[in-house]
Amino acid sequence: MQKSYLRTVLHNTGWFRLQPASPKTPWYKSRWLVQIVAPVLIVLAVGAGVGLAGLGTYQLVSGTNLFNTSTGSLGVPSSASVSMPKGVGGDQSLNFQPASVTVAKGGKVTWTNNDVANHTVTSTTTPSGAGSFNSGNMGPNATYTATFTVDGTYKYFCAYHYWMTGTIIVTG
Ligand SMILES: [Cu+2]
Repeated sequence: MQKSYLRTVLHNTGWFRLQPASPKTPWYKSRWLVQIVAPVLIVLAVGAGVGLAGLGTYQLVSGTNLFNTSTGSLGVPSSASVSMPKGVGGDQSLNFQPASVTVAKGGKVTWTNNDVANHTVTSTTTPSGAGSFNSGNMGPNATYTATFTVDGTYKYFCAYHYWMTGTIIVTG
């Protein structure tokens, strides 16, 4: 008795009244989607394309590296940097950093002396057909760059500190 009364009240207030089923529009035909969302996405996509193309052109023209292009065909970098870290001249637990680098044939390696002591970059073994290399004395903040045109494994050390040894791998 009480239940049916409640149902009658709710029904009369419209709480339970079912709306006539509206024909369902497929999502891709929704006016909202077509008129607002799609244009916004198109504008964003075009904008991103223009933006990336612009940055690429800027990099080509100016030579500023926005996108990393210094990799060879197999993803081997054509240049690498090695540091003589601060304290390495007096601490045998330190070394060239990184102690081993890999570059593509024709690539360059640049060493920077970030220590307060003098150092050298002096080759000990080189692949056959490759010349030796030697930076000579490098004071604090000095840099030295060597180019590697023969592939293979190169070993080098610092002539002042025997524990400072490094490897350069040049891929063909
Ligand atoms: Cu040294």
